[in-house]
Amino acid sequence: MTLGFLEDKADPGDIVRDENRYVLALLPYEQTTTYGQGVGGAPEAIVQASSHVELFDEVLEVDASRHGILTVRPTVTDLASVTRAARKLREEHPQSLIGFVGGEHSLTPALIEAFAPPPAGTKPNFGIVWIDAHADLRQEFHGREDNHACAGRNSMRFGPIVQVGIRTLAEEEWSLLKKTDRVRAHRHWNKKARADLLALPKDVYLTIDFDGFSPEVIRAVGTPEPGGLYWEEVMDILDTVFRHKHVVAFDAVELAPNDTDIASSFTAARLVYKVMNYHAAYALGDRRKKGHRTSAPSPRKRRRRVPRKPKRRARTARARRSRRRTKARSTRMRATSSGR
Ligand SMILES: [Mn+2]
Repeated sequence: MTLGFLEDKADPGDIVRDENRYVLALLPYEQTTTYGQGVGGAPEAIVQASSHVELFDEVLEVDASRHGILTVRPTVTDLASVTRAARKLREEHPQSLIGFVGGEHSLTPALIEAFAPPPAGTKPNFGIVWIDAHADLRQEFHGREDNHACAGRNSMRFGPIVQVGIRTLAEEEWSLLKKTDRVRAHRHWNKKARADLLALPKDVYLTIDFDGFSPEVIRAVGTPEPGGLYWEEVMDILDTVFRHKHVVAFDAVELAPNDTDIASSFTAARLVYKVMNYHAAYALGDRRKKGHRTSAPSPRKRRRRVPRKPKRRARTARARRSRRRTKARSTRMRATSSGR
């Protein structure tokens, strides 16, 4: 028996509704993986793990599954058929948020093609949010231009990309990033990354490569990299994306599941459902704790306004020292220039 995402073995089909607000397409596509293999097994591993995921979201206080989640398994052979399958789903479920579970990252440009509007005027009308350890900006890799290492390069034509979690670059990618404004790659989720993300057009496509996470969070990936994003950071990225943008579709790719690491599959399933819950919270307005983040100054904040004396004294002393140093330096410089 094939179960759907979040479905309970004891009660199959219980989250499928007439109006499925969520459609999850499983795409076990694996053609060009280069290191750890097995991303083709990810969709079913994630579905299996998802039966243990709690339906209620304790942080957002929502339950996206109440809107119905339909799991589909389109037959695909190549990337052109992926685009066709995605277009068909889009037409069949115009009211739904459609998510895709890969499979390898080369799926992403083929999926974006089905959702990106034709470019209008000079201003981009569509953006891409990219969570990954790799920028995937190579022209070609292992002789193929449709390699997963080229997914970012192949997505650039659809709109500006903001990447977070990027912590390894080929020299070719590094120099492309230096000269283009089309892709902005960030190692960390910080103020700059957030500003770039907010500057994207309103409509965005969201792609999550599981290796964007720290291996402490998700270890079973095709191309692991040290460093990376923690769970709460990715939650904050999702919060920012769904609070400020309109997500047209999303994908989650590159999990390489194995039987000894059930935590990775479970975390991946949890993440896919989190995306739906963030959508339910903001796009569908299910959120109960409205504005709990933007509430009036908390007692904690007020306490912070009281200057901590020892620290302050240290700071002034440091400032005084540095002022003295600058003065000494400028005097020195004046001496040298007048000596000329
Ligand atoms: Mn990657």
